[in-house]
Amino acid sequence: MSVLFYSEADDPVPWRQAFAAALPEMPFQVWPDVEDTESVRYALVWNPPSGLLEKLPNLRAVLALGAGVDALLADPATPQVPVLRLLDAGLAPQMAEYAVYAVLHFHRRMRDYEKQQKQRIWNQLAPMPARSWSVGIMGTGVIGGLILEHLVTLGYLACGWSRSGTSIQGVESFAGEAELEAFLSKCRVVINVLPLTPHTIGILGRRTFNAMPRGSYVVNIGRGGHLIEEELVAALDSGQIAGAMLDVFNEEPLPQSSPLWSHPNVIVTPHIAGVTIAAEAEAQVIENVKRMERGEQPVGVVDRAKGY
Ligand code: NDP
Ligand code: OXD
Repeated sequence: MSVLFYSEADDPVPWRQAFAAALPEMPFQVWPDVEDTESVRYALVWNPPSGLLEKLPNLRAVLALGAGVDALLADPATPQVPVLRLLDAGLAPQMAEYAVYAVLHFHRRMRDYEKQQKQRIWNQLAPMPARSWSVGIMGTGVIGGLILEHLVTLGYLACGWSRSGTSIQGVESFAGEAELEAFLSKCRVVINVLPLTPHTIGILGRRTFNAMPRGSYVVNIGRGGHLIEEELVAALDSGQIAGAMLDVFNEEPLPQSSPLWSHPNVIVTPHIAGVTIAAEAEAQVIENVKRMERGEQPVGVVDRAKGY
């Protein structure tokens, strides 16, 4: 039995070392240097090419090197074995830092001060207390939940929107499609950290922007497929949305021709809000493999029907 590693984004070396130390009896093969596909029981992967996993006849589980598994689930060639995703594993604190930075950036009017600085203008803009800013998180799971905790600590009016309306201390919770507009109407900033599923694709579009108060802000750290980019540009140009901070895009890398690169009210980052760090994630992955070898239930098993 062996583990197969495939990722264009992650260094296999620390993973190989971690597996060698914790599971020395389990060979660690890195694609494309695979001697024996029949021995592979576990595939540790990020965005494998379609069809690669089909070549593993004895595969028992696919372990994603990230939290979002939309690409794996969307690929009809992904075998019908359990798909496991990372539960936090070092991602949630990074995502929370990014989200808090975005909120502070907009709330403390850093964009305006940057513009003023370029013109050597010394002008104090009116302060706005955090408690007058309502920040809404779309997706209150492992990552959204931590973001909300940080926002509550900083004194923001925090709102959460999810399927089930999970209740979180200090947070006004909204559930499902029926409460989406009520949620959006409150939000000075909306931060999307939903998984990409057939129900959430394109959720950041004209309808959403129009339901938010005029002059609000959008932060997308979920997936590019959540955002209808041309509808965001139109909302920015009309002033309905005052600014956006975007980490994920329909096409990555963001094409040179995208108007988002040079839009004065958009901040673009290259999908770095939460990056998998082997030292943070290896314990969870290895414990999952050990559990499966003992016939126990691993953590982070994706519900294929829900899509996350
Ligand atoms: P979780 O599964 O823990 O949380 C998902 C949340 O989304 C839950 O609150 C869930 O509701 C809610 N949700 C799902 N579908 C719907 C829907 N149709 N309507 C309303 N709410 C919905 O995921 P994580 O927090 O671990 O990760 C979230 C996403 O973050 C990942 O899927 C990935 O796309 C993205 N991500 C991006 C990174 C980056 O670098 N930009 C890094 C890591 C993750 P309920 O609680 O009711 O189930
Ligand atoms: C993830 C990501 O889902 O990095 O983990 O986007």
